[in-house]
Amino acid sequence: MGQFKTVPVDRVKNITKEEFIEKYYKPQRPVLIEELTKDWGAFKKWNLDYVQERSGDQVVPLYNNEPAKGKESVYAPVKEMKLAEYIEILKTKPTDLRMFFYNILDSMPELLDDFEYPEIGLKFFKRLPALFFGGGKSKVFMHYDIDLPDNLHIHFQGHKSVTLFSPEQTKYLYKVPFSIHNIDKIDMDNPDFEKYPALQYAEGIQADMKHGDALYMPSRYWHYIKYLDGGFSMTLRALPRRPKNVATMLYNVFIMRHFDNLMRNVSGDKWLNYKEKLALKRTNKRLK
Ligand SMILES: O=C(O)CCC(=O)C(=O)O
Repeated sequence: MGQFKTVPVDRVKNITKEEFIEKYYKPQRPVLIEELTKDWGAFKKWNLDYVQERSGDQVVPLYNNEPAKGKESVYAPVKEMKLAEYIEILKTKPTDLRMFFYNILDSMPELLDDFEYPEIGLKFFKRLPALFFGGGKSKVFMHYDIDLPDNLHIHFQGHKSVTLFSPEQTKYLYKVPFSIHNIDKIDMDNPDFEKYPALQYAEGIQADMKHGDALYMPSRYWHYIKYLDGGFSMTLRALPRRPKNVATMLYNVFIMRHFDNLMRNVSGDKWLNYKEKLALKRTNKRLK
């Protein structure tokens, strides 16, 4: 058992477009911008009460920390509940129940008035501003985003811990083939270096986020997230424009994902075990 090596993420209070492009976007380095949201209505207004008051009768799908097993779909929620009830849980007790990809445009468009797309040189995909919610026990499995966006991830209410790994670290992370995650048995808080020796060479970047912090996560960056208390975040994504990333995105979304789902439907645990064994074998072989 051990601990990942990490360095703290670069932090700036504010940043110009030119500086962001030169120092962070071009070299694809993460940065946490502390005061990017200072003048947004959202900075003053957004908290769990504010969303709860606007949630009406909406019912939402919820997930927990357990990975889907066998033939279970990764998209199948563990529970469905009124958003207002879910937020009440977040406000009153630690829970691992989380919600992802709550599309603001479709589900609560009035929130659009509370923020603006920052002019920092990212070309944001304005169809998909999404909220993510979690409670004090929620952990988001280690993954990178299937559509390979450059993300601006902004947190509201409470605190969260984000551990990032650059794409160059993939060789140490036991990436599962035909997927965008690593072996889900790995305890990211207490990794077993005997069973997964390559992990001890991985170097992460640690970002501790509080209300209003905006974290730039470059394309293909791995992220492992823990909510330290009930809260929510908004991700603004800029889809890939480099031809190689566009090609990989199209492959991931239109081929790999469907192939993986098909194999899962047909073979269940057999397919999952096969992929896990392959991840273990490939990563350990590369280490030698
Ligand atoms: O914070 C979360 O709940 C998940 C966020 C995430 O994985 C993302 O924005 O890509």
